[in-house]
Amino acid sequence: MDTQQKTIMITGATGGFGTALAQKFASDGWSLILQARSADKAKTLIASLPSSTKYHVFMADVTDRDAVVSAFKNLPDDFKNIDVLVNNAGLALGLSPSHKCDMDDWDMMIDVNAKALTFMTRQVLPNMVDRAVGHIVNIGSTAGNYPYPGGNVYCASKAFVKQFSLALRADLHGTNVRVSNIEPGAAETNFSLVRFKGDKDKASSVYADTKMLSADDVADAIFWTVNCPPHMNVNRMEIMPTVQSFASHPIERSNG
Ligand code: 8X3
Repeated sequence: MDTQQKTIMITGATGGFGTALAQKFASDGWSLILQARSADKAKTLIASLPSSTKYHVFMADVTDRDAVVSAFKNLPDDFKNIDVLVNNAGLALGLSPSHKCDMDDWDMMIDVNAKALTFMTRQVLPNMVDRAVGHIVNIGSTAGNYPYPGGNVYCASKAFVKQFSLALRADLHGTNVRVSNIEPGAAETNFSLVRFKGDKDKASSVYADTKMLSADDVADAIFWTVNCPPHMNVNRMEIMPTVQSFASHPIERSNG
C-alpha cells in the first residue's frame, strides 16, 4: 500500500497492541488517529513516536455512542479520510466460572469488545465505501475459537468479533473495502494486569518462565496484513506463541 498520506485510526492506542501499532505505523510515515481516554497516557504515547508524526488524539470513550459520534464529527478535515481502522480496544475481566462472575465485568466486556467495535466500524464505513478504499482490522482472539474455563463472556465477545468480521466481508462485497480479524493467543501485555484488576503477582505468573507473543509481534502481523496488495484480503489470522497449543476435552469421573 502506498503510505503517502495514509491515515490509520487505532482504538485503545495507549496500551499493549495499540501502542506497538502506533509506533510501527508512525515509523512508516502514516498519519495516526489515536483513540484514548486519558490525556496523560496519550501524551506519553505521542512522546514515543517519531517527532515528524502527524497525529490526532480522538478523546472519547468508545463505549459511549454519542461521544463517539460527536468525536467523529469533530475530526479535523485532514483526518476525515480514514484508510485503516484497527478496533483494538478490548479487555478481559476476571477468570471466574459463569455461576460466580461479576455481572458488571460481563457488561463491560460486552460494551467494549462487542458494542464499541460496532459503533466505531459503523462510523468509518460510509466514507470508506464512498471512496472505494479502506480496511477494518478487528482484534479478535484465539478465545473466540476455543473456549477455556473462566473465559465465558470474554470468549463469547471474541466469537462475536470473528462472526461480525466475516459478516462485514459479506456486506462489503464489491466495495473494495477489506476486513480482517486478527486472532492472537497469549501475548505478554497489560492484558493480565487488567484481567486480574491490578494484581501484579497473578498477572506476572501468567507470563513466567515462558515466551509469549509480544505486542510487537502482533503489530508486525497487522502491518503485514494492511500492506498486502489491495486485491488481497486476509479474512482471519490466528497466531499463537509456539509454547501454546490445545488442551484435551476434560471428562468428569465419578471416582474423582
Ligand atoms: C487473549 C488470548 O488466551 O489469554 O485474547 O484468552 S487468551
